[in-house]
Amino acid sequence: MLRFHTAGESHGQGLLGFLSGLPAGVPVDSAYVNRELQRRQGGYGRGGRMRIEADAAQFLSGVRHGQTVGSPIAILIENRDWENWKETLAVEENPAARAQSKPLSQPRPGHADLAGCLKFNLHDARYVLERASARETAARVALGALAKLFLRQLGMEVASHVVAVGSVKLAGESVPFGRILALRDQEIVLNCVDPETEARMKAEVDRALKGRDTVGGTFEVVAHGVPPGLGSCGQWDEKLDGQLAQAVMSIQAVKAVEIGTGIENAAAFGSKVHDEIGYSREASRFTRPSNRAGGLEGGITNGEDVVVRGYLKPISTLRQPLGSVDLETKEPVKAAYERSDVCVVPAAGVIGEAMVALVLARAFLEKFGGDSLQETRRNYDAYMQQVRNL
Ligand code: EPS
Repeated sequence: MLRFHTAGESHGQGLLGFLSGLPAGVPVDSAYVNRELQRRQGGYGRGGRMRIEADAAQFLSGVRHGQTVGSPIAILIENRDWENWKETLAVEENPAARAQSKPLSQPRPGHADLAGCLKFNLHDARYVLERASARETAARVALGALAKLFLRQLGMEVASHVVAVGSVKLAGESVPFGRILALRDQEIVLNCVDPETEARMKAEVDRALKGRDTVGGTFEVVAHGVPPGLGSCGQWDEKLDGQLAQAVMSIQAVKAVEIGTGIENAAAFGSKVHDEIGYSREASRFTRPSNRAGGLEGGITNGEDVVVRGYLKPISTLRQPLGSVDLETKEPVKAAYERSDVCVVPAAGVIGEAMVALVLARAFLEKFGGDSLQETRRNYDAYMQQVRNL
């Protein structure tokens, strides 16, 4: 069973990621993992923090001589900003340092500040925001990169692109996978496949910046080469669309998730929604002229591309703060502001890729097992022969 979790605070010593259950023999290339971390840091509209950090993964266990060895993998990504927070976030109690740092007691509407203080019985939202911050997703991206390297060995690729920034939307039907994948070779601006739309998206970010505001949007993650049969219709929690929805919804600022064209399907008649079934004798496989189901039917992959969209609210740290209430005095105040991103949609897409890759890798290993890549591949090849023979 593939399992992962992360630890670490935004301005603490660093971020940690743990991954168990990846078979032995998966080639691991640190440069690839670090490139994924850089992709997460990029994009037009990122804030000052990204100029401080240069995220890089240190492998503490589980990878030797460029390959996984089957033992749990631990990764550390150091926070450069820790240098500036050593006192404020000291591990040992230090009354002098504490007296100097003012508690953050003006919770930001939309952030975890208030809900977290109520939950953990804290008077300083600093302790909540440190973990709630999207900085934590650097660890998820590093682990997701390992899941991608595993999936790649079995013929699968996961990529993302941005389909909307604020009110600016990419027009037209689904984008061929090759065009989305090609974005990887370019520096991320807004990660849109159409340069003209990307220019308008950039102008939307500029409008938000000028208005001292923030802007959300939509990213789409596509997984290509996924075999039919991952996930199950057996139980509610085995349905892969449900697992993907939870994984993508867990990304900071995501407030809605869509599989395929799920949202517009709800407003159309059935005859205009479902993807007709064909068969290619040449390829010995079932085919679909369209993929509105986003590669999932009954919670099971059907062999088409898996397509998942995440809808982001605008970042909740506002330069022009909204009204709030001081946690101590209960008097009306303006919400706290230190610094913030204006737009994080392309970065969220990179995080979405990581989450989708981790969920697919888990489902894949659940079905095919294997303690070594060779064993997993053997099991997978035999299954694919069975699929072709159906
Ligand atoms: C982030 C690091 C954070 C924020 C952002 C994401 O750094 P800092 O708080 O030091 O500016 O830039 O976090 C948020 C958007 C948020 O609301 O907490 C990162 O590494 O992605």
